[in-house]
Amino acid sequence: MSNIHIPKGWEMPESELTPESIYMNRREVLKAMGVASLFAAGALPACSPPQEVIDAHPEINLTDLEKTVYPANRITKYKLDRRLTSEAIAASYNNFYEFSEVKEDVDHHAQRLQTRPWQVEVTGLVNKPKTYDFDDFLKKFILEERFYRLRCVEAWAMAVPWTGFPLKALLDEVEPQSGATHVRFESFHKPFLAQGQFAFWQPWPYSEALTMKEAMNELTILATGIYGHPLPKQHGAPIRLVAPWKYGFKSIKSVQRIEVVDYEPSTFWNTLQPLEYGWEANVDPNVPHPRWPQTKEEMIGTKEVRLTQKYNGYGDYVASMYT
Ligand SMILES: Nc1nc2c(c(=O)[nH]1)N[C@H]1C(S)=C(S)[C@@H](COP(=O)(O)O)O[C@H]1N2
Ligand SMILES: [Mo]
Repeated sequence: MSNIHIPKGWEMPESELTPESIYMNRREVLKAMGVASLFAAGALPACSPPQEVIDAHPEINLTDLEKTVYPANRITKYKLDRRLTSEAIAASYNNFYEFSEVKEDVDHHAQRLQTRPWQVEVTGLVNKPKTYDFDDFLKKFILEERFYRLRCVEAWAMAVPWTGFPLKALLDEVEPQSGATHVRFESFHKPFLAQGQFAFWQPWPYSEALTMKEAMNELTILATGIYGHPLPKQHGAPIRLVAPWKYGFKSIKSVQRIEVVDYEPSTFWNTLQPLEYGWEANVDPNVPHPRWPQTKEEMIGTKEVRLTQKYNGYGDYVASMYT
């Protein structure tokens, strides 16, 4: 059993890459192996597929509820133009300034974050404000898997399979009022747990915002998982925003509060350094940055260099919002 090796996307030649072959989640691995071969191999009692294929890294313990929703259905509509980043690389090179300014240290320090119980307050200019227990999201919204690129303003990039649901589904439920123009997101504030938050000159807690149009865009999701399982803490467990046409800093992690407002909210990085972190933050190779080249990006893990595309390549879905 343990010898069976199903190659992952980053081990495959470019010519063989198709959305369905880039990575297999737990259910697909089982299917590919075939129940019959499990019998033949005499491995039925354990009935567990090879570990290195399923939970490469990091270790994630699923709750009973999570076991019923992962892996989620894969939506193949959003295509990648490159192979997926290795799960282990994505999980060990992170920006999460609450825990460390050193990307390679975030995965270690972020394990202190207590992600249960976890509540998300959805409030502001809505008809039906509500505080959701995290499990409510898993019960209420249909999770789906989408392959997206993520482009950090620091000129590194990755391509990963997120699991989540459209932010629009949540907003529709709380019913934004007619005067609402923006949605503001706020992360947790626990300086004794996340020592980066002792930096009193920084506007903690981390916050970000989108226009109402951007928030309702079909690409905008709240992610609860990655690589077919719940988010490891360093990726922003238990729930984070993902807006793939914007620089990575918009995709706020570990969200605890979502507020619908009628003004343009200030945001963490834009407050600290407006010349480096524009409020809108759409990926744009034509807008130079004082520190990092914006015309190119380097894929983490493979160091492959790609030309950065306007809207991170998602113009078909988002360009119309900016005309
Ligand atoms: N709460 C919070 N969210 C955050 C950040 C952060 O420091 N704190 N960093 C942002 C930046 S700059 C990037 S590039 C992405 C990185 O996401 P990843 O570590 O899952 O790849 O998270 C974003 N979300
Ligand atoms: Mo970033």
